Amino acid sequence: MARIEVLGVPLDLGQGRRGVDMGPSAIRYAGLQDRVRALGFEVQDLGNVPVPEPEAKEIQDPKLKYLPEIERVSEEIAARVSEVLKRGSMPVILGGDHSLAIGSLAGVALAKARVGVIWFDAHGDMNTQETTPSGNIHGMPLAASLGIGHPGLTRVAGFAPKVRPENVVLVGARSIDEGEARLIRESGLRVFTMHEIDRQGIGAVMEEAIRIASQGVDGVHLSLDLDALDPMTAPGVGTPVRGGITYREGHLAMELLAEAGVLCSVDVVEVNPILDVANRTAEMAVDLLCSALGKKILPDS
Ligand code: NNH
Ligand code: MN
Ligand code: MN
Ligand code: MN
Repeated sequence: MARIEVLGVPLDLGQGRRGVDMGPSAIRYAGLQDRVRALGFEVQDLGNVPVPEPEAKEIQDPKLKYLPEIERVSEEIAARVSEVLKRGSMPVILGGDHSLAIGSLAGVALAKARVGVIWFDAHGDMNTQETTPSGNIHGMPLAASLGIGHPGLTRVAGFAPKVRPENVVLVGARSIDEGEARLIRESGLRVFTMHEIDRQGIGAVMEEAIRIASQGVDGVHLSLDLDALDPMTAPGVGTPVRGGITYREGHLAMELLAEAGVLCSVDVVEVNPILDVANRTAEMAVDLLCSALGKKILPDS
């Protein structure tokens, strides 16, 4: 029986709005453990990685806010995630802001020779200290994983890059900063913006995304930023952008991923229950995760 190990990362240092550190609790409260067990998985919750409070720290570099703290947390996440994979379990990392993906992908890359990435996001997350409009590190994790940006972020776990651009796909983008647009083009990763989703349909987009991410790899990491979804379905995020992935598109995307059978690890990030309507966004996160893990409307047996 397949085993899932859940790791919470109550990290809010990568962005400017408090509350996203409560994401792991909100996702657990939404019934994560029972829902995943009901799919037939063995589930173990490893608890949370310790994360400092922003009030107890000072920003040193306004272009890389809380860099030393995020580096330390990333190292810890990387070590924990690689242990989970080496035990033969699938890590599910609960955020927390998206800067945690620097650590989670580092952990996956420690355990696997070659990994592909499907990055669901309204944003590019391809900024560096030179291009960032905000100084928030949650706008940088995809760049960092590709080896682009500050060495404190790119060299987590002692090596870079974590992934090759030919195995990286960004899905759902609709808010890309000027400087990061250039980095996206130069890096050669594949982007399916909302325009491509509207034109081709989410089914065709996902088939191509899965093909690219899984070519020649030992597993595909799903990094699911809940702001990829339309704010009507996922209002509890710090940087909502209208015109996003619908409830149904989101589920079809996850179901196709499950069918492909390539997933090795998952991040569920940017859930902010303080900004939410009841706990709708965390519930959506659990729904999507269940679909990614193989939940079907009409089970086979
Ligand atoms: N691109 C903006 C920045 O770098 C916003 C990033 N916000 C996100 N990324 N939620 O997924 O500051
Ligand atoms: Mn906190
Ligand atoms: Mn993101
Ligand atoms: Mn985002």
